[in-house]
Amino acid sequence: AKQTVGLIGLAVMGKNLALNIADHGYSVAVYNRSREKTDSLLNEAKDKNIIGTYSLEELVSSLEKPRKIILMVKAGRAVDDMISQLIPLLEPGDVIMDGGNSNYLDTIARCRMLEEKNILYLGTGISGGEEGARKGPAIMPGGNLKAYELLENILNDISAKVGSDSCCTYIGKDGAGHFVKMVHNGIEYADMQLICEIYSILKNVLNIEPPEFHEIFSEWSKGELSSYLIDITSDIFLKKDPETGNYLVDMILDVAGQKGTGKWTGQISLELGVPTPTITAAVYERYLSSMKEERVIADKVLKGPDKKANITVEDRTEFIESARRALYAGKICAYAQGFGLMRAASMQYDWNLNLGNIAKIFRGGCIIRAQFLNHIMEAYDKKKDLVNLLLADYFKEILNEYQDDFRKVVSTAVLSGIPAPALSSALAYYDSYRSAELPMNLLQAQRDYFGAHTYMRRDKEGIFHTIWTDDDIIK
Ligand code: NBP
Repeated sequence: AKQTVGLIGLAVMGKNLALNIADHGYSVAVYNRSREKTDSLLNEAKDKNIIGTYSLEELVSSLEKPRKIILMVKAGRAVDDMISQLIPLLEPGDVIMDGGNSNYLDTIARCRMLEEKNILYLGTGISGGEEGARKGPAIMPGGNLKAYELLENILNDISAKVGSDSCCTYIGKDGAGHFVKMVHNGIEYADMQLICEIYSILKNVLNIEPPEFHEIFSEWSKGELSSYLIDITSDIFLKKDPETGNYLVDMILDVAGQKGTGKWTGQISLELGVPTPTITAAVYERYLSSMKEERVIADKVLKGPDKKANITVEDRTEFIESARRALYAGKICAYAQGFGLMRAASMQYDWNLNLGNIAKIFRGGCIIRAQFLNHIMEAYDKKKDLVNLLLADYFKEILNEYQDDFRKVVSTAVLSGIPAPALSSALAYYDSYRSAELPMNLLQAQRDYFGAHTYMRRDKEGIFHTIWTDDDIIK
């Protein structure tokens, strides 16, 4: 008998996805460029409905028609290599799904190219890392709708579930799925950075140590902030380093890596003219973190404030609660930016994104899963064309209530010389967004002064230009 689905690329994600698919009763044929990964998976999965193949020809001929092939290779050239090697082996109506973190612009181009050959292409974002791939990720398929329909049952079965809801929904045509996955990762960058800044503020101002951080984050995970990221953060503070006996978190070098989806989110936000300052601040801070040597030198020559904020023992609990509120408010601003970016892209690319459904599938399997996403879902259910999440009833009320604490925590960081770029950018975003007046009157005057860029007036219609150096006119 032929196999239901083929899977190419057996590194962490591909291997676990193959096991997950097989667990749901589908037969899988697998292939990997180098044979060791195939052999080791087969060894591990002797009792599962997985067969190994050692050439693309063998893989393709082992599959039932229309063939359904999932690519889980490294994003970029490897995907193009695989597609071009598969094309001569496939027939019209066959499906290729790319489940890696491909750039959505590549996915748009691949969709178009394959459409001409009548091969159905699906660019699918898969979130949740190794554990998600194995036990149920959030799945964001975009591209050819018919391709989605052919894979729909499999994708729904292997995805994470929240209650009876599957964390998989068709996102939109061509690059929509990979776009949404990219923004998911951008939001993830911001969410993680906000948590780290709150940790840093509490650590520096209140001298909190890992065991107390464990207590604080465990407590927070029971409330509004309840989420996977808060849970793992709470766990992290318990882990001891077997070599030194110290808390492991204190032994880890403060230099952060990245793979590029956060950077893409920042780039496209500039491209589309949508402010995502908290996401980009998070990307920049990872860059800054990698300038460790420079930072160590600068630490010796550049001054900070003489003393840190002085929080008395009686005010300690209150400040920790303010930090919690600031974190939640900052998180709301970061998600508002990410969802704003998806809204703009949806219009730009004609994707007709259902932002409520997107929040819905983010609730399980993926790294940013959180209770809070229920409120985003409800906000879009209530008002499908909501312009900004900050204006939704629930978020508006929270922000109005928490904004004082938000300011208190950001200003404590600023006065104490503790960097909090994501948190302070979130507050600045909030304040800019709610400002009926911005100083762009002066900016327009400057632009008109040096570049004759013209300006509009408050009191009458039209476009104006002034000769700013002409004394008569100034008087
Ligand atoms: P990697 O991104 O590390 O890719 C390794 C796989 O790509 C191996 O199977 C490798 O084959 C294959 N490959 C490469 Br590299 N170049 C190839 C080529 N020219 N032709 C054919 N195969 C090639 O694997 P991963 O971490 O499992 O991730 C897979 C995808 O899923 C990526 O796009 C990643 O960004 C995405 N993703 C990863 C995670 C995660 O947590 N790791 C989460 C979500 C999404 P070889 O064995 O012969 O070298």
